[in-house]
Amino acid sequence: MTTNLCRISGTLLTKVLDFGKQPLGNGFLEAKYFKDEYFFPMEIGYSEISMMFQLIEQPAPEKMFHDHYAFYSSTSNFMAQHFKQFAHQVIQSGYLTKESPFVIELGCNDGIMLKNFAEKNIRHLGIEPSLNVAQEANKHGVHTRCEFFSEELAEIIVREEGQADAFLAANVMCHIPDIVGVVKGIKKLIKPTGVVVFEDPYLGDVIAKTSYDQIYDEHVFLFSALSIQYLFGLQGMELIDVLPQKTHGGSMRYVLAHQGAYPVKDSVTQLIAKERTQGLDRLSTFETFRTNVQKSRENLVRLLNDLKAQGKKVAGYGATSKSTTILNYCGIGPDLIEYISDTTPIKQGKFTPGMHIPVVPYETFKSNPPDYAVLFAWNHAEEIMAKEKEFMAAGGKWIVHVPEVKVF
Ligand code: DWN
Repeated sequence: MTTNLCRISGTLLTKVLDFGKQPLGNGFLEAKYFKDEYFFPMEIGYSEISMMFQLIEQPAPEKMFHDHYAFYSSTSNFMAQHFKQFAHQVIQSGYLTKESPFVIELGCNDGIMLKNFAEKNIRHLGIEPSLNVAQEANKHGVHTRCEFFSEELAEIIVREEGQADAFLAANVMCHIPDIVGVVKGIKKLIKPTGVVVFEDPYLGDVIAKTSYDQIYDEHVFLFSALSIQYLFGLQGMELIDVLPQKTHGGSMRYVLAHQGAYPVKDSVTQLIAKERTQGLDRLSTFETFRTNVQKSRENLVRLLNDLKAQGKKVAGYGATSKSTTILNYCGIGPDLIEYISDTTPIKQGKFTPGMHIPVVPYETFKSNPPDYAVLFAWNHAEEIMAKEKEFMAAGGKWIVHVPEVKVF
């Protein structure tokens, strides 16, 4: 859907970035589909009223989330650990009622977080629109409905299963264009003492690290505490706590409740003040960001061309959704990056969206290692460095583009 109006405030958006035509971030495809590949104009708009950073056009949800969605959350051990801790923190938070607590997760993917509630026999419900991953969740004992969330669905759930103590989401809310409808649904779905706890990549980190690869079709929004406070405030809800997370290169966990239900923690006041200092409330910040993004592109392309001129073999590590933005915005194809290794079976044997670099199994990286590996899964660097000691010991080098383009 294209809009020149802010999806939250309804006021006119100012265009702050233009990435040109982009394919679907997770649209890994076989060669026979190249000629029909879908592209959309990827531009970013910003509203100084809602302070929301958002895509101007987003492809229809059915194009992105379906029965062959390519991203399985459980591909990272670190993330499995992270969601276990997330679940435990919610259980120990004191927000769940003692009598028959009920927890809902939006976009539960393959059940990576909810299985921690299922294991403790806590009543739960996952809502997941992509059939293949929803089936995986059900297989693991996670009670999941395969549907898109809406205000109507919230009413049905309240009728059938009652109101929830906690409504959770991780890396989901920023994907939903009708976020106002979702917040209206959440308001009906949680008890008067209920809380919403969700986390997403954090705009403050994206700006500070020039991690512009967090911008792709699925991420219709990049949130800040300022924009979340505005969005939920419209429905009489309040931001009561914020907890920065290391995941996905810098995320923020937001805790919200009905207005006045709980005291607002100092963490909220402090983060809001920090965001104003960083300039997340004004347009000029995104003009500087645009210049930084352009510089990052120039540096990466120059480096890859130099390596090519030296006859070096370069591959990619992790066929992330994020890499789709980098590759297409920088015009990097198989002439500069021979292949991208990825452990996800559904991506292997296919080509990257738009630039058509072959995606190969991890075994290829092991048996045919490059001189340089572009770490597209830079957000998993800790986990990857721990397991790639052999590559580095043999002289293999990494290339990263965040927070600046460098070789190490
Ligand atoms: O919001 C979203 C986030 C949470 O996940 C989605 N819209 C889609 C997805 O984004 P992404 O694809 O950028 O996520 P990741 O977690 O950075 O993807 C990592 C990729 O790298 C996966 O395809 C798995 C792969 N991988 C690998 O090949 N070897 C990952 C690790 C840790 C590894 O060791």
